[in-house]
Amino acid sequence: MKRILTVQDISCVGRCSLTVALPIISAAGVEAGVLPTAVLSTHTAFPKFTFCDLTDEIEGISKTFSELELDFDAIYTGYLGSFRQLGLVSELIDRHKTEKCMVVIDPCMADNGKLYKGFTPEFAKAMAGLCGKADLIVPNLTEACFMLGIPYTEDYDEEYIRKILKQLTALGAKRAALTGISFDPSKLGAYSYDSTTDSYFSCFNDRLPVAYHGTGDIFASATLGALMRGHTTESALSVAVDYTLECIRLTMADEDRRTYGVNFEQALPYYIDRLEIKK
Ligand code: PXL
Repeated sequence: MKRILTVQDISCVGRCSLTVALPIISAAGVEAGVLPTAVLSTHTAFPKFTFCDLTDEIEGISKTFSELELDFDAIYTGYLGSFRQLGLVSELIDRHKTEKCMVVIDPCMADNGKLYKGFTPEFAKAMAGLCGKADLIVPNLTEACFMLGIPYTEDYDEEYIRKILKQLTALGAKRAALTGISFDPSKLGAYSYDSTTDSYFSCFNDRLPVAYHGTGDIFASATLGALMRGHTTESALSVAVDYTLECIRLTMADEDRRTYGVNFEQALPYYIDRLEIKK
């Protein structure tokens, strides 16, 4: 059985980061070790939240894992809240990275052309430095533009997306997948570039007329689970696109919506079945 380590915050309510990564990766049949970087009452898009910083714990936990010779098949990082955390997570990757350990970085910090609360363009540049250590990065277009220091636009074509992907891998990541890409108003998906083979890949599914918070975290977690289950990057991205859509579909159909994020729990049976189909 594979074991991964995921490094991100716990937002107690709101279905994002660890409350999404842990169940999805477990459902994939992969042991999910967690390193919580902070505990928040909810994610930062709520009007009010508490924030308990756990940065001081990162180094001790990581060093203790090494002393115990605990190894990981993947390290997956999500929302990281400060420059200091970026530095410590970079050291953690150096400490635990082995030949068999895949590094997946989701540079969670922005969406729809805007940085989340508390982030700056300088932070995005520092995140770009961390992304240089990854085997795969999964930014949305906003995060990609902030990391590259270029203006965000929704008016793009395939040539532009390919150019951005090449620039992202030039940061050092072997593969980059842009999420939330659409060339046709009725379709939404991911577009990737593998610099080791100089090849592009894209996968799309239906676009529903809604936007929910936390779908990027679901997408990244589902991709990681599929990679650990032996899917190629391309196949894992297809699984993640289809599973994310299924989550959105079920959320839309939930008449008595009293929750935040998407109903990813109800779509887990779909994900588990889909993991058996390798494309
Ligand atoms: O979904 C990304 C995310 C994760 N963690 C925290 C957040 C956000 C997005 O707003 O605020 C704390």
